[in-house]
Amino acid sequence: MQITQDGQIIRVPEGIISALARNGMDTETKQEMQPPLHRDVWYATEAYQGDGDPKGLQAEYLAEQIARSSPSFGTTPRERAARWLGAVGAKQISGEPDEAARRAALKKLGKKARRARNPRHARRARELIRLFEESRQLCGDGSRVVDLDSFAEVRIVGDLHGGWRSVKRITGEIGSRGQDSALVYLGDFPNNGFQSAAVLRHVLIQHINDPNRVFLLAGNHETAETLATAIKEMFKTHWDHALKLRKRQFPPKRCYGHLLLDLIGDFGYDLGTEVYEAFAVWAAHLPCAARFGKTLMSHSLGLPESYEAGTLIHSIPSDEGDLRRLGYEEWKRRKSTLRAAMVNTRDFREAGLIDKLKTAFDVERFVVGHSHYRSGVVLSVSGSDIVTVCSSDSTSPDAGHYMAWEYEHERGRLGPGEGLGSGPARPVYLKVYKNGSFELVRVPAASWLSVAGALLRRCWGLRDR
Ligand SMILES: [Mn+2]
Repeated sequence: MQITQDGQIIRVPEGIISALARNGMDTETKQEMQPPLHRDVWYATEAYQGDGDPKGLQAEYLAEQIARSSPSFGTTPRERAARWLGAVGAKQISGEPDEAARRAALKKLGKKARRARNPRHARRARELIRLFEESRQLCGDGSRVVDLDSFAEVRIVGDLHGGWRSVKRITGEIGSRGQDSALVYLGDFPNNGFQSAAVLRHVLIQHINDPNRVFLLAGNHETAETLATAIKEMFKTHWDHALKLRKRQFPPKRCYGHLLLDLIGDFGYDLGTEVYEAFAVWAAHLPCAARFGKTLMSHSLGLPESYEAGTLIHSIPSDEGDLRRLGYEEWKRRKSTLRAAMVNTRDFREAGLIDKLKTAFDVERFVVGHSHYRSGVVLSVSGSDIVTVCSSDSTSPDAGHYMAWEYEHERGRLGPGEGLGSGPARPVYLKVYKNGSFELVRVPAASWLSVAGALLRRCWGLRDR
């Protein structure tokens, strides 16, 4: 079977088609599906093609979760996509081995479903939606480059990635600041780690309480992903990656946290996706860069392909429309807007890029997040310092379990190739002063005692907070 999307032919494997047919799907009318659904079906097939049992088990777990929390299949593309994913996942792996593991996953699922019906959790979801909305209103739609020249000092926090302990530790390290000190987050608040919602809640409250001194920038994880992409990220990209990198005898049951899947797990499908929608709207309104004297700070460094030398970049419109129309992968690939280029570029050696950025923003040095595996490195490119900052602690038990391995792997593989050196991956934050001088402050890693305690609590199924 073939379906088409944007003129491209997508092949759907026969196994998936027969599974859909067995589940009562009319596979002959697939040509009439809406384009977003085509994409979801495609990702679903991608996600479930793997033959590893853990992935199948995870797929079933999620499919059940979706099916149970949304028993009345609706008619919107999103609801139908959830039904498709449920059908594909459940059928694809029926009769797989390891019945005990399957039962354990279903038991866990029952626990999660009960929790989703708890009114206390519904209140937590509503609170998150309200916080996203309040913070979004404070961001405004106008200038996408924040001007920080009225401050004497700026403190910069890099990627946090769902690491709740990292946030707490870094907040403790930074302590209270004077009135003339700004706090800038370089984005990438959720995903990888297991406490995405808690991390977001923390920074949202900081922003709402002190909007004139706390600034949240967008990273490449501040984007709306479809459920299918989230599933693919979790079950394909990262699970495969974790298995490849695995050096331990026992693979982690869960190696990657994704905000959307966490929210569905916590609040059920309907409420979970509603919170994610509020996140997506908020994320699209975040500015993508801030300027402090001659220092530019952003998640990464890049320029849209259509950029013409000498063009001043100051008031940049939101690219929410682009992102939603194209989907995350295509949006990232095209880099047609400043934000898309700014948050997704990893290679700073591109001819003249740094020179162009210096002219466009009238700056001399740069501070970027994004590059976890060489946090705290100062590079010199085209006569400019580029400082990399990551603030999530890979040894923290609520960071993704395989992040530490990934650091090592990526550092060796990408570091030299990108010409960015191979500094150590360590959680840091950065102080920048008015005269341009800066100071990297290393954040102490989690102690062995706290790691062991948190792991034990997780084994016993106790919540960490
Ligand atoms: Mn990141």
